Amino acid sequence: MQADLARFRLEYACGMDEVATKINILRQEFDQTHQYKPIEHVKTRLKSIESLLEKATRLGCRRDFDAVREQIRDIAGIRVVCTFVEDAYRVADMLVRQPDITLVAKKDYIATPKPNGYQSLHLIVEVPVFLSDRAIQVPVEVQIRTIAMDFWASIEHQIKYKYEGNVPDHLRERLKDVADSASSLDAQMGQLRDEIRSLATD
Ligand code: 0O2
Repeated sequence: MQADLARFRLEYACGMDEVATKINILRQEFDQTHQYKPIEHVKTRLKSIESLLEKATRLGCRRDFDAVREQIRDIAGIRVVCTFVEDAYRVADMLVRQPDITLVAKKDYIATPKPNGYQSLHLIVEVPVFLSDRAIQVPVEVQIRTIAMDFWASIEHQIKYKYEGNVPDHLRERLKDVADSASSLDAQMGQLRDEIRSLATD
């Protein structure tokens, strides 16, 4: 069982590495040839066994590898933090256009934020992983967002953790206001960049 679990996690770790490599290649190429940095930083995480079991219980998922594989698609996760909103869409586009990447699902919480104010572009992509005896398709969740959205999400996550999910109403409202401010900051920064760009081409 322990060996099966290790093997199961290894598949996701490999899928995550494949997609992270693709994103890092895009990042390096932009840095070197376009002298422009759309990607600020990239983080990877493999869901812990504890969090995987908690999610399986929440979803009423059978405790076998095939059922978990089918129902839980964010076991391997990559977070890509971009400078501007436009960059988030651009990076998503460059990734899903790659021929060995299959886009399985997309949730655009930038266009339609969650009621609490959460913003991010979520993709579930499948990538092939070539093992010694076969190739498998591994799903990887890619969350793409701006620095402002990431700042908000990280503070909101800490607050939610502190209150074990029962965030008091007054804090919820404050968080929603701050999310609106983050959104406005992103919009203003985008406009500023557009103005600078148009000055450079004049
Ligand atoms: P962790 O520890 O980051 O992995 P579900 O995964 O079932 O809860 P769904 O619909 O499958 O929900 O996925 P969704 O809505 O695309 O969100 C999945 C992940 O997005 C979460 O993973 C968080 O990382 C992030 N996320 C979604 N909503 C929020 C939010 O309101 N605030 C913050 N800070 N992050 C959010 P996990 O598994 O919850 O956590």
